[in-house]
Amino acid sequence: MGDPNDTICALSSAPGRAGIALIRVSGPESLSLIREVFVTRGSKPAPRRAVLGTIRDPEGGGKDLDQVLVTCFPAPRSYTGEDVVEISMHGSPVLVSAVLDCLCAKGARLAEPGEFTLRAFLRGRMDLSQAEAVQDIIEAKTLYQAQVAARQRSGELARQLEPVKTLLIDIIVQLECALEFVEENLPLESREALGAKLEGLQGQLGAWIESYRRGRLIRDGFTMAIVGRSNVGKSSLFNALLRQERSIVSEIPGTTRDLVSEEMSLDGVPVRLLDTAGVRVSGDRVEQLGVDRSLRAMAEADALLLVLDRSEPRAEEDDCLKGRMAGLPCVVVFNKCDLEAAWPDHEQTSYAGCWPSVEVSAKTGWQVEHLREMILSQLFGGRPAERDGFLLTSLRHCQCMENAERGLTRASEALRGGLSEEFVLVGLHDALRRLGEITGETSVEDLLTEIFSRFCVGK
Ligand SMILES: Nc1nc2c(ncn2[C@@H]2O[C@H](COP(=O)(O)OP(=O)(O)OP(=O)(O)O)[C@@H](O)[C@H]2O)c(=O)[nH]1
Ligand SMILES: [Mg+2]
Repeated sequence: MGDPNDTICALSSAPGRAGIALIRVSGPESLSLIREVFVTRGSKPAPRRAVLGTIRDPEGGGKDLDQVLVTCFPAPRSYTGEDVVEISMHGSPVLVSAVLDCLCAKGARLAEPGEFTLRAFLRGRMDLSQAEAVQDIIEAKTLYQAQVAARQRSGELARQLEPVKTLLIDIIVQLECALEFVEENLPLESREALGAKLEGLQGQLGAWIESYRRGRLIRDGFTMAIVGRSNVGKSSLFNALLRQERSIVSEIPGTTRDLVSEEMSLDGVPVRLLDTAGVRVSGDRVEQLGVDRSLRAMAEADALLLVLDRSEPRAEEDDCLKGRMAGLPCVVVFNKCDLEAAWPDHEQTSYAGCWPSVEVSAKTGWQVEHLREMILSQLFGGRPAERDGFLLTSLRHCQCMENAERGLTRASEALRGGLSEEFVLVGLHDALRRLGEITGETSVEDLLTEIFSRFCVGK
């Protein structure tokens, strides 16, 4: 990243032609710089008030570039915590680059990706987890994802962490005092009480780490492959779930030859749904290549829908497929339930085993809604929106928590093993530092470049 004391500028709205474009300028020179290039007939720009005027290029013979609205946000009440100016102008790429050139000629430089938000973090306008959430909000593909990210942007993670850190600091202080001021070691009762407190903290961190399993799926979405032998109705189910005729359906076995992929939202969770070639041994080379792809997709997917044709007796391929799926999250779908059943009820139950199963008709749409709910409950233990409370959605946060939990475990073991306070304190300080890394309280410079380089320019 460039010098954090420069004045930076960038197009903050999406590039390309649009009704309006927004240029943002931030840094110590932004207000004086705008005075040089912005001409208004009426009032001068007042804090947080949009003023109509013209951007005039003083270098280019004083020619008018565009009629614009300028809003000034003097420090510290701005996005970055510095003096910020926002220029709303006509969304013409040619004019936008002319205005940016004009600002740069006056001493600003083009911002690097994420630099505005990095400054907001460095100037204490937001903690690190809030800054990361800004990008998550922008990248959200569903409203639910955006809502989860907005909660983090509002500082939810820091609020959740606060009592845990307070308790940890409290324990550290007790042990430090025992070390400093008491001749003897900590009495046994206190050790037991501290041990119980540590266990409580470990439990809390463990629950958050576990929540990442669901949080990750909400933030990044998941891939779900529809698998089964040929002609059982995989493509019909794929279309029914998508509510569009995306995949070719026909009564000829071996219709789907390649993977067909489509994005959909399940209760706000983005899902990449895959239709696969029916698994069977085929003399057709192309079909066999498709089957190989199906098997690979099965191994790589986060979840599976195993489709069976309930109107036909169980086949060898059904069992062969099931054998490959052990341990994977799966819902077993008995399809073609509008036709007479060829499977006895008890066989359906025993076949599904520990996986949840559902009877549907992809052709008529019967029970397809129920299948959607089952997929969510299989992956989230319920609809994500009802259950979540608080979720960890970032791998970085989860790793910090895991490191903190390891520190606590070391401290607990030292405490139970009767070791001196110093040994317990090492683990506790480490845990506190790791928790601090989540919100950026401790030294995190090495993390910054990585986090902010993923931002888009203008944010
Ligand atoms: N009666 C009935 N027919 C169905 C149902 N689902 C699919 N079919 C029919 O079964 C045949 C095969 O359907 P597809 O969806 O192409 O099956 P597939 O599993 O994708 O087949 P491959 O791509 O060849 O592996 C078609 O004639 C469908 O109309 C259902 O629920 N009920
Ligand atoms: Mg198909």
